[in-house]
Amino acid sequence: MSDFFELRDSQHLSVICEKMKASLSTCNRKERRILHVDLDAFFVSVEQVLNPALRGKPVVVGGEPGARGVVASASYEARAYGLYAGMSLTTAYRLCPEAIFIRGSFPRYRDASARFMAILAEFTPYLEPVGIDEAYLDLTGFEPVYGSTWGTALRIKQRIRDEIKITASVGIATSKLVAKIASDMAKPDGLLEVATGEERLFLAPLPIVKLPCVGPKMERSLKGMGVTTIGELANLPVPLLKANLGPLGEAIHRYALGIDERKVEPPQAAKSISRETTFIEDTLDYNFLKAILRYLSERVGAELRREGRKARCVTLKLRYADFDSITRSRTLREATNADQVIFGVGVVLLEKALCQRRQLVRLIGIGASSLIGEQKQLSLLDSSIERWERLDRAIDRIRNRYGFTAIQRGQSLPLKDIFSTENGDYVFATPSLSR
Ligand code: DCP
Ligand code: CA
Repeated sequence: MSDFFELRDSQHLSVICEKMKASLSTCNRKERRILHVDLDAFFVSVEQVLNPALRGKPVVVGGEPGARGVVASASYEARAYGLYAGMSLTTAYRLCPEAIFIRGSFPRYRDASARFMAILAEFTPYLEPVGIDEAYLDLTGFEPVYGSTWGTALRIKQRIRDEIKITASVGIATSKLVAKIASDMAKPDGLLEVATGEERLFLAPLPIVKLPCVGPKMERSLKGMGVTTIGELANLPVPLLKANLGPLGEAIHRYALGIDERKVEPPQAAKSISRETTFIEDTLDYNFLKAILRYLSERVGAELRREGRKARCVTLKLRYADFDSITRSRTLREATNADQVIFGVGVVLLEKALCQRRQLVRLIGIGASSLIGEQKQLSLLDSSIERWERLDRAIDRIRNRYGFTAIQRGQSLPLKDIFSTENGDYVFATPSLSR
């Protein structure tokens, strides 16, 4: 046990990892020990920490019952009424009017997520975060030094409970596929280990939709072949699956046998950064669209600067009232992370798109791609762009401290009269943009 906490020391960690690498190279692939850790009812659990009166009750995070959105997270008590993530709030209210509906606050979830990932990173550098509240860890070869993987999983659960005050479920197996299915079956607050060699047996009784590449279309095709469980799928001949499902047939058969060689990969730098929002009401109000575009451009610019990157391509996205979506891109002469440049290009693309098609807009987004590191930039920049970039950095510092609305710039000023604020930030229908 005491050995374990030595992992907090980064110098020691690198020595230990060298040892792990040595034992990994002599280790049979089949003996991998992969963990999938997933926080239970994440958004709801964070709200319950802040307000313990919500514990043990049907709670929904996503919005007020009359709102246009969907359920983002439902407590297990709410799930007993048939509520699930993605269900419209109206249906959720109809099924369970006594549920407590909360709009939620994304910065709180982002903060809890960062603390969760930091705990996991103390256990292994072979860590792959997936989304906001789940991650894979590869603990292959750790047993001789740190004891059983089961014991390590219990310590991980305990640390999360002690430090973040919420519960996590963990699956342990030889692959990502089986570990994820195991954590899902263990929910809530569970731990399930699938022994090496038992993967096929474990999966056999489960419905095919548990496999990652089986969506509604694939499910229909497989059901058409008389297959409803993973065991039945595993028993089918591969040529038959290939003939019916194409090349995916072979991959899906391997999954059904519990074979999945995907590695736990530490995250790569993002290839693009974008922000978008859906409106409460569809609109064609040009000044409003421009104000939102300014706000979204500032969010993209701030993220680029936070990551120390610049972009050479700017893309505007629009979704019209009929759900038809378009994207329009422009490549820049010089890479930049200046809000003004991102917004300037976005506005030109917006004007053009609105001229070509005058229809109510449901969603607007702006993205930056073809990213490079800031230091790679040659200093050919126009001095006005350099000035903008310096100004942006000064504004970032103030906003990080006092919130977005502490400083507002010309074109986004109309937002002041449209959106309410909370702790110095606008409250958007898209919770992740409420700051
Ligand atoms: N989320 C969301 N919209 C969705 C699904 C999820 O905003 N359609 C958010 C809210 C969830 C979080 O992501 O709390 C994590 O998603 P999960 O699918 O892991 O769901 P939960 O953590 O809420 O529940 P579970 O206990 O099933 O993991
Ligand atoms: Ca979760």
